[in-house]
Amino acid sequence: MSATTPPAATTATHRRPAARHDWQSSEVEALLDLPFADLLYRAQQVHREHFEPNRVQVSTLLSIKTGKCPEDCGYCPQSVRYDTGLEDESLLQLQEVLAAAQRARAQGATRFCMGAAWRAPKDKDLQAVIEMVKAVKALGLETCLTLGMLSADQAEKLRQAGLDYYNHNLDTSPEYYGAVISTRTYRDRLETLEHVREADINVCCGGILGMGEARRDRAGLLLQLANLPKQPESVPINMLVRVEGTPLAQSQDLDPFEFVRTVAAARIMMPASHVRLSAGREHMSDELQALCFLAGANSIFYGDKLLTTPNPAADHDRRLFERLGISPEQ
Ligand code: SAM
Ligand code: DTB
Ligand code: SF4
Repeated sequence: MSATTPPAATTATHRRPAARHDWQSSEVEALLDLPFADLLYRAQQVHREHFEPNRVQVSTLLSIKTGKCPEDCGYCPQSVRYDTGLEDESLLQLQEVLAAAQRARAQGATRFCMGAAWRAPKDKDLQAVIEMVKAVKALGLETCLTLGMLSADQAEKLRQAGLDYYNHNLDTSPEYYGAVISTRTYRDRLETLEHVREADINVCCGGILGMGEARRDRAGLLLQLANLPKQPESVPINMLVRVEGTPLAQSQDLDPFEFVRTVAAARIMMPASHVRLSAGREHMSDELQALCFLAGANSIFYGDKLLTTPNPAADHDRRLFERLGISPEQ
């Protein structure tokens, strides 16, 4: 950074508007309806008031337990109900997880996110995962887990282990939710989020676009996220990765500008949250990703695999950052 441009976060402290928790559907829909340039302009303004505009946080994912999940999430290759040709894998050994975390750190990731295909962790499995969290933290990485539903007691155990973030998505609007998942309710998801919040663990919560939902559903998802008692620190916006064999494999393409609009509205409504351009980058052009950064996305998954599906190669992302003058958050 040049000496003449102090970080936006320092210069703007005194005029940062507080995050609102009283968004109305009509207001969110009006945001999404704005002319594209007006929406992006507003998102850029908010982004620059709260963040260093050319910094992006990078996290690496690892699936620590793959497949055979009893849930029926219509987008997910890991559900036992769909034949997706996925190779199942039971819980990884600590040493395998540590080796992957070391590789992620060497590539430049600052957060390591471990995901398991469970409806909810069993207490015995949780103990093994706690050992993973402690060991990954000892490498100097931030830790994130996504293990399904958590009880208050399990969330407290994870806090004591030093977990930094817990990811649990609302996925879509309450109205569209039933078309995607039947084995767990929206209320169940909100309860897990409450347990994570009460345990004082940072919340990572977002959703998936391109599942056949309407614009009002994208508005409905953002409304739920922004109106939580405390907004999530991290908001992953995933583009559906269509996996053959899942019920949503034949979903229609979402207009890419709709994706950018949703990122921009998320930035405006959750000004202090990291908005993560998450799954789906493998099928996005560099130009579309650049528009997402312009709209206020400031975090990505980095490394050539998400949980079970491909992500752009790390050297491609490094080159993209260079071309756009973006540096990874340290
Ligand atoms: N089993 C746990 C749960 O669902 O709570 C954690 C792992 S789950 C794979 C984490 C998140 O990944 C899901 O909530 C969903 O938002 C996202 N996801 C899964 N499959 C996806 C796909 N095909 N495309 C985009 N996002 C997906
Ligand atoms: C999130 O919102 N997206 C990530 C992370 N949280 C766990 C997962 C994306 C999974 C994409 C499909 C797969 O690779 O299995
Ligand atoms: Fe299971 Fe999570 Fe996949 Fe749903 S998203 S089927 S809970 S692994």
